[in-house]
Amino acid sequence: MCSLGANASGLAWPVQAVLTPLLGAESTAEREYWYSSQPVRRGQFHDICFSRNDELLFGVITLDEQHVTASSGTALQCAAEQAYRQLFALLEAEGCRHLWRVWNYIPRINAIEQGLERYRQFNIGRHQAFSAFERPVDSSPAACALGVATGPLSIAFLAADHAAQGLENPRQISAFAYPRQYGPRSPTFSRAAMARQAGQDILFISGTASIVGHDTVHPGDVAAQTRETMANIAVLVAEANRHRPGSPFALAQLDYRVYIRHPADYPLVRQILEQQVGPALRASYVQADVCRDDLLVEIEAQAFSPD
Ligand code: 3EB
Repeated sequence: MCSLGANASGLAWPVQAVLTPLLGAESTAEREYWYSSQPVRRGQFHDICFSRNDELLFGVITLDEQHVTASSGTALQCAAEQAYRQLFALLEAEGCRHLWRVWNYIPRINAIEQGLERYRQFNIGRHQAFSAFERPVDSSPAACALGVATGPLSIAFLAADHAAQGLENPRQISAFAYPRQYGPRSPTFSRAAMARQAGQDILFISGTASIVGHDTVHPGDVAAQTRETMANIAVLVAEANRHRPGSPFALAQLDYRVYIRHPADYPLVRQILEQQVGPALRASYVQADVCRDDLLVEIEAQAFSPD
């Protein structure tokens, strides 16, 4: 899956293919590239393709749950645990221990199988790997977790030799402290992370939804969910600005990725975002399933500080 050409050493670039429809785009595909001004080295570690420079490591792992042998728990739970075990083992081997940002794409995320929603199965496996590697869940990376129709479990990650500052949202209970009603094991992500890199701050806003406290608010109302989500993002940007002395991040500076459950909601979601952010809005829109079946939209964002 992570083959987009190979170099003389035979190693592919790490590429995460997110196979889900773009909404309102003229093109059929969009690509996001991460460039390094320093030389990079490519590597392969079990099922992970990665590329790294002296400070940063970007990797992609795809695991087909059909090919995973589950000794206990479901196949997806085991695939999630194996993926995260490989990821943490690689980070230790490469001396890039600090996970900044993870992108999780899970096939059929809301399907209930063997009595448990697949997102909750994923959470059990992910949590087990965090425990096995003694990774405290309250210093989790920024992340997103979205559902795609088909394909393997796909996880991309950015890690570094130094830590990012994790940020939480005072309007929300931290995801790693969600009560048990959302599944036997909590998700392991922070609401945002800010990292210093080459004299700049990079801000990663995790997948953000219409959640206040731990409750979904405005079920069935995509417009209100979009406004609530943007209110949560505005609070996270304010939290980030509280932690840095330089010129503040502004909503209009961020690059947004907007995941919409029902394609028909796209025009309305876009209109609300344009109202909230202004004409400078930069956003891509894709269809994806969100990890609670009552959530209709999830928005993530990232930005480099201007200084
Ligand atoms: C939420 O706030 C919405 O499981 O890694 C957002 C970002 C969500 C990351 C994850 C889940 C994850 O709970 C869902």
